[in-house]
Order: sequence, then structure tokens, then C-alpha cells
Amino acid sequence: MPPIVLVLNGPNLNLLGSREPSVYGHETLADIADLCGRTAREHDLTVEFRQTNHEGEMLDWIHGARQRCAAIVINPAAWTHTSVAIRDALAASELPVIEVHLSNVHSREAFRHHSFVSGIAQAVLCGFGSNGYRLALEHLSQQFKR
Ligand code: CA2
Repeated sequence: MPPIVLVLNGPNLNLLGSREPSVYGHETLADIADLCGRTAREHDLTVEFRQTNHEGEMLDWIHGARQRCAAIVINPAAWTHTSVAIRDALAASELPVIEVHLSNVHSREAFRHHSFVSGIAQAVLCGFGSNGYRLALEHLSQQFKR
């Protein structure tokens, strides 16, 4: 069985493609899910791609990953900057975590410069657009082969 990578997306990312294209581009979340699916097939991974606007649901998904998944790729969206609970759940999973942001959060408002997640993440990708998800999956596939 190929290793399972859980790809998680936080609040408002379901709106991608419909608004703020100058910041987030024209791709929809469905386009990014397709990209992750293609990348998984090329690199012999299984990807489970999910989005939620409900923090408790996100926490339940992270808790459930511990026994089943090999790694978590997460775009926590606004929870990046607010949620100790998401950070604690990711740390408790004891899985490799890669934090992904479409935009370069460091070139934006000051409140986006701090991440509660980065300190427990193995790696952080920001500003690569949807390519960040692909790069995260490619990196994990290489890591699993070692
Ligand atoms: O750059 C990213 O990927 C972010 O995680 C996106 C979050 C933002 O809060 C983070 O600071 C950086 C926002 C996701 C909401 O995306 C929207 C897309 C279209 C219209 C409105 C929001």
C-alpha cells in the first residue's frame, strides 16, 4: 500500500478562484486537489485531500491521522495565525508536517508573519502558489524512499 498523505486546507480556501485572484491566483481548490492527485500517482503516494471551515472538524481529522497516515501537508489558512489548538494537534500526531501557503505571507500584513504551526513543522513553503503542494508531496515521496 502506498503511504497515505493527508492534505488539509483551512477556512475560506473553498473560495479560491472566485475572489482575490491577484493574491491567490485563478485556480480553484478543485484544481489544487487534481494537482495533488496527479502528483501522488506520479510518486506512488495516496493523497486524501480535504477542506473545512470548522476548526473542531480539522482537529478531528488531525487526531485521526496518527494511526493511518505517513505525513500531513496543511494549509491552515487563517488558523495559521490564531490557533494553538491546531498546532498542539499537529504536534501530538507525531507525523511529519509540511506547512503550505499559496501566497508569500511575509510580504503581506504583519499579522500574517507569525505562524503557530511553523515551529512544529518539518518544512514551510510559501509564495509558490499551488506548486507548493506539489513540492511538499515530492519531498515527502523522496523522504519515504530513504
Ligand atoms: O497564502 C495562503 O495560502 C494563506 O494560508 C491563505 C489564507 C490566509 O489567511 C493566510 O494568511 C495565507 C486565506 C485563505 C482564504 O482564501 C481566500 C480565497 C479567495 C477569496 C477569499 C479568501
